Amino acid sequence: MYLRKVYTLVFLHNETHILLGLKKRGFGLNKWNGFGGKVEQNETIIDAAIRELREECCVDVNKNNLKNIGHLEFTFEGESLLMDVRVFSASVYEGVPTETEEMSPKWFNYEEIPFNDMWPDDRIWFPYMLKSKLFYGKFHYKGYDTILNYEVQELKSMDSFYKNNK
Ligand code: 6OG
Repeated sequence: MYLRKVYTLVFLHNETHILLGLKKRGFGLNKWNGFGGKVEQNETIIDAAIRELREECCVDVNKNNLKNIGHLEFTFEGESLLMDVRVFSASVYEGVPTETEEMSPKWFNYEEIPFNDMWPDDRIWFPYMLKSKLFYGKFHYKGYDTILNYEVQELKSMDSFYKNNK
């Protein structure tokens, strides 16, 4: 049995670029990623996504402009934690992405995503996100560099996914 913890992961984008942040501390140090973190008790997933985006890059997004585009699950050999990561995208937001103690933000052209300096799973599921497809992905790691096995698929709708995976 795994201990499931819910996390958020938010990507801002426009027609040509996506915003990534270089993680300056903690889990995923020195990797480019979206913005997010643990959902706290007494907080909705959407509220956590909004809070983490604000804390990590000083950008405000309205909940109506956050779109749930994917669901990721990560497990690690020998560990009981299951990271349940809810992925969101937004193209409407307020503020200018600004460096914080946790993240250094930078816009990347869709053709120039720095996969060599990102989590190895990103290479596998980013193509879905970049083609505006909804997705589910499940990855089992050995350490933090090696994916032992994985599964990824396109989803028709997030609602029906969550209805069937309660
Ligand atoms: P904090 O510990 O900073 O939240 N996250 C991952 N993201 C990707 N792309 N791949 C992974 O592969 C990940 N594992 C975790 C979820 C951690 C943040 O990092 C994401 C959260 O947004 C293993 O609070």
